[in-house]
Amino acid sequence: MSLKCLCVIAVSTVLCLAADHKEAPLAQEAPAADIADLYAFTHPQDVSRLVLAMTVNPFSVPEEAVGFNFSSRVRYRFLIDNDGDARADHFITIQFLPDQSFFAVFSDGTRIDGQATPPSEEPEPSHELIFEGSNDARIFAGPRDDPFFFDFVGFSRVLAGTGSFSGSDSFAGYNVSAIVVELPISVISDGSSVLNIWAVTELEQPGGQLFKEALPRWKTLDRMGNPGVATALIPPGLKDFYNASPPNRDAELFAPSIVASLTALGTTADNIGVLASVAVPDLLTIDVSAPSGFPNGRTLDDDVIDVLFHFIFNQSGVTDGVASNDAAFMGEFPFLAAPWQP
Ligand SMILES: [Ca+2]
Ligand SMILES: [Ca+2]
Ligand SMILES: [Ca+2]
Ligand SMILES: [Ca+2]
Repeated sequence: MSLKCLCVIAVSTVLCLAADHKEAPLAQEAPAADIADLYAFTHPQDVSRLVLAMTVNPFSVPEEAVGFNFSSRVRYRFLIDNDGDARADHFITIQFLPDQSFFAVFSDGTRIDGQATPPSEEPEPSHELIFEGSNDARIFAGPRDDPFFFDFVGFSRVLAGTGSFSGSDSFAGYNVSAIVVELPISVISDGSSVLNIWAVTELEQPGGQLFKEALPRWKTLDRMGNPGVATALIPPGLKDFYNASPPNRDAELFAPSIVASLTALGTTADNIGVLASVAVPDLLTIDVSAPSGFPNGRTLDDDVIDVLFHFIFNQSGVTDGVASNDAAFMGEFPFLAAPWQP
């Protein structure tokens, strides 16, 4: 398909595409609770271990280190379904205090206390603070380079009919705040090699602690399974509702909207079927007995935009021209590249 063709199709709908950066009104108002990306991959040197990463605070500029803080009113959670019902069987919950100390609680009862790595010790990034638990899990929290890459500006140009992709990464040079956990797969698996993973940020409700009989203490503000689902396939008016909804209701509540969005983009029924099998319910599924790589989990290197384009635009070879991140990833924990410095 030519870019002109893509343009004609795409402008007929409201297509916005990032991973999950600033995708919904409530998320835009609360950057520290705005999940930008979720990753899940087996450890490159030890397939008995899984690496989970979520990023928040999208588009943090290196000069504004105050923007890197995690919120003390939000709890950050990795949720894991192990029996295929899209309901969590295991969790990792991380909460921060205003001084950026944190505690992480695992569904096996393990607790790890730690401290977020500060942005910088001029002129170099701070050395990573890594904390380990009795269950052999390790955790890092702090600023990193945003591992997501995409020519979003070029895509906007294509949609507007004013130009094309330039192959320039619109996310280059920006930082995010990352939470990275590495742990034995056995901690979050009941035996199945298939894990269905999603991340949520939950906002503490005023009065929720005092009146917990009447009010839930925590309310989901953002969630993410697969890249691009909330940004590209959920209509604008439903994005906050989508983020607040549990994935086990995705088929009932959102499958019709997702199919309609793809139909409007000109995606054929076969390709809609492929995308819907990944996006409904919106869980990042990984079979840890097979190599990691989107859509079997998601590694930092995966060019998820081109994978999505491949199916959305009917396997016609559309690419944004950006094939890798602007910084080299690390070969060891916490894997994400060091944050950009002022
Ligand atoms: Ca988000
Ligand atoms: Ca389950
Ligand atoms: Ca980057
Ligand atoms: Ca690409």
